[in-house]
Amino acid sequence: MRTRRLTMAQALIGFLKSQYVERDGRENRFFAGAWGIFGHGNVAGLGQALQEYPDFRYYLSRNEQASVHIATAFAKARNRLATFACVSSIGPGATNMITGAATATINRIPVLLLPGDIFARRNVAPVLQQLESDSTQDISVNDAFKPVSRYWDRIYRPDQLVCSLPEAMRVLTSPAQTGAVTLALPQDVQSEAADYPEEMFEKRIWHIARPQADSELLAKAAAWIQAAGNPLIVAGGGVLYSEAMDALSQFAARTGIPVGETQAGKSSLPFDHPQNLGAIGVTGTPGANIAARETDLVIAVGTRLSDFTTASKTAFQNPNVRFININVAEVDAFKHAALPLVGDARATLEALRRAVSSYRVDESYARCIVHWKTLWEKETDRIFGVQHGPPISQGEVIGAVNRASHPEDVVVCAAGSLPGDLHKLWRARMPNGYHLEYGYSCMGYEIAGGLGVKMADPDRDVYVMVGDGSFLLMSSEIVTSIQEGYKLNVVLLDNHGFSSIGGLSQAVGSHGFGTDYRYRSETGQLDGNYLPVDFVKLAEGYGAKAVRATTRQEVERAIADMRNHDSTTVVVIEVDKEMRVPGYESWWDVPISEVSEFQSIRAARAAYEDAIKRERHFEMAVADRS
Ligand SMILES: Cc1ncc(C[n+]2csc(CCOP(=O)(O)OP(=O)(O)O)c2C)c(N)n1
Ligand SMILES: [Mg+2]
Repeated sequence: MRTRRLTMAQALIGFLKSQYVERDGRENRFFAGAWGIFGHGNVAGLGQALQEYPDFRYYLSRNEQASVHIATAFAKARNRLATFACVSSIGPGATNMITGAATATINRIPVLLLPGDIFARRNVAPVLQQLESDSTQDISVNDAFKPVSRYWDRIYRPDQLVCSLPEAMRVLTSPAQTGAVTLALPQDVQSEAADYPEEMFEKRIWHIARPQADSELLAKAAAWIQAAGNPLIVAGGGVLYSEAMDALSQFAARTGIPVGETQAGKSSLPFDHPQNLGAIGVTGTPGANIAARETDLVIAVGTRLSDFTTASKTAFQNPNVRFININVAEVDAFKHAALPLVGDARATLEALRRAVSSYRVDESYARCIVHWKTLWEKETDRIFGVQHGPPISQGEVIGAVNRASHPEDVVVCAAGSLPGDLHKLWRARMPNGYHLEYGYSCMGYEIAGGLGVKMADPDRDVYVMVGDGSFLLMSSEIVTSIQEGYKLNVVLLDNHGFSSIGGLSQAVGSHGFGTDYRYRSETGQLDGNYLPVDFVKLAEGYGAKAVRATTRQEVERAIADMRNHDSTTVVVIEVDKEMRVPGYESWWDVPISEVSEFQSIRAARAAYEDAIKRERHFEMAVADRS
């Protein structure tokens, strides 16, 4: 056997740079490089290996959590066909990646995490940053990655890599299994040498399959569709990851079945596609939510059916409603006691279209769809056209960004009140033009994620829309965007705290308690004046261009002007926290205190007890579904 003598870390990088994926005859390198921050737990091992392979580019981030968000956003924008590795030292550098790992895994996005770990040799323990246990020596902080990783291993011996890496790749490239993969790398083992087989460093291509759904179930699904009165498609992120946009468009156009899009699924169809009812669920449009309430057949494509999509299981009220779930992951295909079409979204939609070629929704339903779409465009125009303030309304700012952006551009967001407003209002014109991390809704994803999206396709301009809360939580990757020359357009909406959770707090009877950025006053509460945070100075301090815009005219001018700058630009806009975009025909389960001294909470609880009665249990309803 021909072998190459390398350190474990060198062999690892040598392997990663030789991995490719292929789907539909298109092939690309799977890893675009590595993000990270060095410390004593990896600088001499993995750090040295990265130095040895300059063609596997090393990117320095400001925060290990951000490294993972950058990688996740990049992978999501590339429809999971490429990603980065993320390296860290041991201890805090490693645990900083746990939030990123959870974000990736919950969203089903591949990222490879390579945290340093404590000495396998153990004789020098406890080392700096080691978590000690008096019941085992086989534990470190990296064990905390287990629940948030789809595959987890610790490399105690250099030769173990040969068995571990193919497993890591199998999971990362599996459409059904993918998520964060963690290989914990003890500090001493990273630098130990072994004789690795030459084959390990040869180009290896991982085929991304398009599994077909079971033919018997497919025939049954076709019969269900043919018998349906007012079916509805729910398009999730799987439509984009599978690149099933055309298949969905044709299926919907041919049958006339309308489509509601989840946060991850938005931009599967252009907003003006005749069957696209827009956002569905808690943050949905009235048309999509009325259609959901009444439908007798839901065709859920590539969606996890989260509470935001199902309105906490209140969205589908037709007593006879049944579900066909098209999903590459069994766990999703079987939800709601659905007829499970376990398979690739594109392959399955194409097969279904052939099987129901004669089906067409009836005239009255078709007219409803046209009517709902017309009403919704009017409502969007109304919200975009409100002349409020200053401070102006968030809806107006979204309108201004939407108008200034080009069809191929991408809006990026994750947490706060913006995701709900964007879900409803953003007019997506091209696939992946709408990039929301709303599986974990992780504050701090926005700017790091924007950088990942920009790197995935530098030809598309990226608009990061971010609240002041998220910005204060993590905005330091602005520095990294400048380091790497990837320009971001950051639109920062300052409402002095949490409009989202503040509004929720009001809705649950708690008057916004603890959700404003204010001084602590003589009352002992956070109810003084607003804190004087200067976001323009903060952004300038990072090295970005920054301007403040206050009136509607200034906002429009500043946003239009962002395109003319060639490096990261931040427009800071004060918005009115109380001027919210309403919700439409939906509900979200946020449990309210059963007992309280506050009358407002007792009233909210009474309304809650009423609303919760609409929650349905689909899990057991199988008898009459065949
Ligand atoms: C890391 C993290 N911490 C807490 C939350 C809960 N949370 C959701 S939205 C929000 C407030 C966000 O504030 P901001 O970014 O200013 O947006 P706004 O609500 O004002 O639109 C909080 C605290 C979260 N989603 N992520
Ligand atoms: Mg805010």
